[in-house]
Amino acid sequence: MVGTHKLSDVFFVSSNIHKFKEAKEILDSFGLSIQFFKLNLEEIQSNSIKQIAIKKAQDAFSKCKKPLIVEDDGIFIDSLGGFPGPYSSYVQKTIGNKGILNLLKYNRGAKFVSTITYCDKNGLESFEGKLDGTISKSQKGKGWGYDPIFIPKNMQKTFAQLDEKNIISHRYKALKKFSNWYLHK
Ligand code: ITT
Repeated sequence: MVGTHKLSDVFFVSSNIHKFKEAKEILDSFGLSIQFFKLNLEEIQSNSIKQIAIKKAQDAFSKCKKPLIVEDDGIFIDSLGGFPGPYSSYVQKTIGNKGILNLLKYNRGAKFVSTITYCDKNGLESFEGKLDGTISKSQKGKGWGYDPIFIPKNMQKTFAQLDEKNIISHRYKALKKFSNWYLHK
C-alpha cells in the first residue's frame, strides 16, 4: 500500500483482544499495521504501570523474540486515592463496575492512563497517555472493562456510548506518541 508503513513484523502482545482491536484501529489510522500475539503475560506487583509495562515487555520479548509492543493501563479514581490504578484488571474481574459505583459518593473525578512499551533487540521505549474524566452514577452503554462508567472530561457520555473513543482515549494518546517516535527512528 502506497504511503503505508508495514509494521507487519511488530506484534501487540496481550491476553486482551479488546485492547488489541482498539490499538489496531488507532495504528491503522496512523498508517501502521500490527498483528495480535495472544499471551498471558507475567504481571509484577508495582505502584507504577510503567514498571509493569516494562516487565511485561521483557517477559513478552523473551517468549516471542520479535519486535513488539505491550500496554499496561489503569483507571485512577481521585476519592479512592488512585485505586484501582495498577490493579484495574483484578478489580474489574472481582468487584467490577458495580462494586466501584458502590464505593463512590460526591467526588467522582478519575483518569485513565496507558503505558505503551515497545521492545526489540536494541532495547525498550515507553510512551504514556492520560485522559481525565469522571465516573458516572450508573453504568451506561455496552462496552468492555470500565467503558460503561467512564465519562471523559468535557463529554456527556461514557466511553461505551461514544463513537469517538478511539480518537480521544488514553490508548490513542500513548499510541500517537509511539507512532511519532517509531516513524522517525
Ligand atoms: P494484558 O494481557 O495486556 O496485560 P489486561 O487486560 O490484563 O491485558 P491491563 O493489565 O493493562 O491489561 O489491565 C488494565 C485493565 O483496565 C483492563 O483489564 C480493563 O479492565 C481496564 N481497561 C484498560 N483500558 C480500558 C479501556 O479503554 N476501556 C475499558 N477498560 C479498560
